[in-house]
Amino acid sequence: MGTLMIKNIGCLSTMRHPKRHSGPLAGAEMSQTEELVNQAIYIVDGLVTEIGSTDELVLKYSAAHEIIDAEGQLVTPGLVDPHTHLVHGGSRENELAKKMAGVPYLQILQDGGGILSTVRSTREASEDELYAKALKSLKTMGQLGVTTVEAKSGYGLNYETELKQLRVTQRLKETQPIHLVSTYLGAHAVPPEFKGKEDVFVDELIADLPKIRAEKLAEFCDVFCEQGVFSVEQSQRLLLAAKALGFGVKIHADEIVSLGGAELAADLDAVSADHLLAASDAGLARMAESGVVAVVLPGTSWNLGKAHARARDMIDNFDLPVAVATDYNPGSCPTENLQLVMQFACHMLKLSPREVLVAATRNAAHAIHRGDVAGMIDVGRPADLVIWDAKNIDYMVYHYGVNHAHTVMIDGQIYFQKGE
Ligand code: IZC
Ligand code: ZN
Repeated sequence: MGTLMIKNIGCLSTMRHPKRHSGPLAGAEMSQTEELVNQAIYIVDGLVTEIGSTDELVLKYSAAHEIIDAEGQLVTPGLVDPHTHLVHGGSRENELAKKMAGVPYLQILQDGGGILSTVRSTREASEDELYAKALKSLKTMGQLGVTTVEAKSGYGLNYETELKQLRVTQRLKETQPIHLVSTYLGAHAVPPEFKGKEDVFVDELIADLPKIRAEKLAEFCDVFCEQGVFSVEQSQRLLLAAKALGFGVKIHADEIVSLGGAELAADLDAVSADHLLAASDAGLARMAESGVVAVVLPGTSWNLGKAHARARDMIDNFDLPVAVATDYNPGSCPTENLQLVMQFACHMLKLSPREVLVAATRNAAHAIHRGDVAGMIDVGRPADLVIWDAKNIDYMVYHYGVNHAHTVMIDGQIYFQKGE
């Protein structure tokens, strides 16, 4: 039996809530999470078995196999990144000058670049090449304190390449300690061979769904519901078919144009609606009624030079549970750094540091159906946590652009420790 104690935790942010014991935290609840001082955590075989004061636990568990001294620093749950395009070939720095010159994201896509450029690179790459590239990014995420990551396909746009991407995620899941959640995003763009025959392409995606399901390679189905990409009707048709097969559903909703993606997410009881820069009031209100988690992606809005999602409004006026994610992808957000994106969420979307931490842990876990195992430190849960090089969450968000993770633990095992 492996026993481990972390002692001298100056501030322990568990993400537990005095009233709501499970589920995402919505609206004002996001500011009411538990913060404890001078704590210790006792871990047996990778699971948290007791949380208490350092004085008490040091006496009780002096025989623990391993004792880690947190030296008065902040400890939080491991971060959860609930929206990434982790597995892809190539990169798109060649589009930077165009972006700087003001060419819009959707125009670059219309011209055969953007997502379609990454589709070409991903189709050309071998499975091993995709694995090596994704592994490098995944390790970067882990060193930054992320212990659970959602990963989408979507750069194949044909069955064979989508499956290649999904197999890479599966291999990462089997070989890496970081927990992965896999999403099928076959409806990420219309491939050139289907231009003008979008409905036929959607029919083909629907025909592929049972095969993807049978391979057990994806838990969620997602769609880029956007002007010039997939309409609300096409998105609905695909996601209804996915739901009927048992997939959870997610939507890239109202990122650039207000099409009604948020409303569709509510109609379908989607687990999350992501982006939401242009979501309508009615859409946000319906999402709150249906319990859809709003995933905001400030790294992307910053990169695209767009006004950010109105996360403050979502919390204050729509009582929504808000989560934050990197959207790590080679086009609109080429960074693995969720800490930086949390800092953006605070400085640009005006979330408080405490709300940001909920958004990147407990609520993020609920945005990928992992609320029962990730995003909270509690008795009986896996010991996925971070000892930060910071005394409190305010400092972590205030001092931006550097890695504050000191020790990253996954299932009670040290994944990363900062060198001296
Ligand atoms: O590769 O541009 N928005 N999909 C929808 C993306 C951004 C990823 C990309
Ligand atoms: Zn995305």
